[in-house]
Amino acid sequence: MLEEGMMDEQNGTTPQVENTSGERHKQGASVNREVQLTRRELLKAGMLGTAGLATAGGSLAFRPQLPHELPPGASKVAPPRPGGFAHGGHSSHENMMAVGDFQPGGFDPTAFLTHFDTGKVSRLPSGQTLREYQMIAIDKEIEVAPGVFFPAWTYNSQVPGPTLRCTEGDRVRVRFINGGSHPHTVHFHGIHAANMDGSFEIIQPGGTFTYEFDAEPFGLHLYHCHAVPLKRHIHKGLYGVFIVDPKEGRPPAREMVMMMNAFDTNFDGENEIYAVNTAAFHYQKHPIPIRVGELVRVYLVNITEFDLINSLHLHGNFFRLYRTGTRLDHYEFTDTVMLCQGERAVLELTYKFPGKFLFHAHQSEFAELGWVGIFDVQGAPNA
Ligand SMILES: [Cu+2]
Repeated sequence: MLEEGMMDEQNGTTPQVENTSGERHKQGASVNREVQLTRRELLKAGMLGTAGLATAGGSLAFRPQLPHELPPGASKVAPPRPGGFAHGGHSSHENMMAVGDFQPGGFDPTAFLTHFDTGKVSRLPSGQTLREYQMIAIDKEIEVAPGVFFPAWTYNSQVPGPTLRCTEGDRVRVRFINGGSHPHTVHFHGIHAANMDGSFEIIQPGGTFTYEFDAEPFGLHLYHCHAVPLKRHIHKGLYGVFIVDPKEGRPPAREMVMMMNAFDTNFDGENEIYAVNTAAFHYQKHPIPIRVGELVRVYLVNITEFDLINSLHLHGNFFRLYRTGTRLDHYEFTDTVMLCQGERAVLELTYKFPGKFLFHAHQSEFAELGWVGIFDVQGAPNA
């Protein structure tokens, strides 16, 4: 008889199971000393301790998994280590919680937030601006919550891939190298020729392809792999933000990119970890400093696989919502936006009061599984 929280150490077999993605995973002895996660268990447990809407900075107990509740092939929380989960042993009354910090695969979500890759810039004989980028698909394991690892497929070793930025009318040239283990492409949203769409020209491992098109329309777009099965190639991490600025620009602002994403860490077809920019709870642990009265522009994109929608809700404020960012004069004034997968919106906001303000998915479940952050608004209140 196994007690709650114990792994099945009597089971010495290591059966292989095939998940819905067609991947085979070992189960059994190799993970006996690891605790496996399912989404519902994370929720029941209050998950990662440092998180939780009502417990910012606090710690919640984690109820370890009942062995019979584990799906085949589930993976994986690393054994205890500094910065990871702390095991509580055999009793559900002992704690398991997230402590410390992490950077997913060396990726720094704070740096990513405000990093825009404008490419190598030159001018064509016609006078048109040419921007050249290089994208390399690489398999890489990343850490998406303390001690929770995910075998990602990446563009340029990071999830999301780099935020590519240009101006409407620029010639965009993207050299793609498939350094990964599976066939991939880069499919850009936008207006371009059929053979530049990254849908049919599947690039085999070791292969290369150059995408070239004129950037239009201006707005907030994205790119992602379009090899099949599509949901697998996207949820593994092959996506990024593609910003096409209007020729006249947008008003000066503190700009940042938020890609709402999630990770199915046990390949059961539902996500266990949610975030903006990959690292669960990152902007709660590392609040984003802004100033009272300052114009803030958020480029918000939803790439979340498996869930029909995702959302952002802002505390203590409202924002101007420019859907897809393709109009400068039409906006909605709201404090919550819901986006389907692939949808995106430009948000403009200015804080009247200083202090710490949450932003998070308004699906409470997503927030409790990692999609929550804080704006740290500094300065005196605006009169
Ligand atoms: Cu792919």
